Amino acid sequence: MLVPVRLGMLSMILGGAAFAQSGPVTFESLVDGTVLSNQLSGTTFANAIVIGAGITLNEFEFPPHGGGNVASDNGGPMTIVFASPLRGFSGYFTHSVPVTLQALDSANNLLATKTSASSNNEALSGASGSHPNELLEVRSSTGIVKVVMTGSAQGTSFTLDDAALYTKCDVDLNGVTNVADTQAILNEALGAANAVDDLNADGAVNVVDAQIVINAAMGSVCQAK
Ligand SMILES: [Ca+2]
Ligand SMILES: [Ca+2]
Ligand SMILES: [Ca+2]
Repeated sequence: MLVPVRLGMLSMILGGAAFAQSGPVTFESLVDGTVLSNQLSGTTFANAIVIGAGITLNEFEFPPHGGGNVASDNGGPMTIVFASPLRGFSGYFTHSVPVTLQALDSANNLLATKTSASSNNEALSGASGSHPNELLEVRSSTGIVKVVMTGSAQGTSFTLDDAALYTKCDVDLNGVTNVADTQAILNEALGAANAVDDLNADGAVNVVDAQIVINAAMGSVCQAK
């Protein structure tokens, strides 16, 4: 069994730039060794560290899904708490042990669970027929406030890349919040589509809900309730 980290090459460089997040979480804006907390808009990570190809990441076994950086479980199960409830969450996992993705609501009730298909999908030494970067996804209509990703109890057992946050502002549920979602909510407000996305929970879909989506499309955290 191999681990994602090249032992002895850990560099603990804290910090990193915050940026607006309206698409997948790629980890490309942060440097190798960044311990993740709230650097990425709308998310609070725990037990997660950014590692990069050619530095700390063993990219031969754990190739990034995109770019050169991934996040790895650091000291225990990785968790993410979201500033705005999600309709769904997905990510690409390469793992040396089975990984379970759990979605929880604000009261820590379990909403959905997904477990990896293979026990080990490392690129070189994974199980027969497995492939790195297995897509795991959870969805719930209740509103996902937290996800827990469990591999080894000690951590250093999987990598996560290109995590998609399906917020309530992502009206067309494609993992990106942009002008297409603005158009979709305007259609609901104008009666051209079923008014199902009452984002501020006031009983109507109107310009207030549209403004919430527009703000998110421009890079702010989705302020839906
Ligand atoms: Ca990446
Ligand atoms: Ca969208
Ligand atoms: Ca409303």
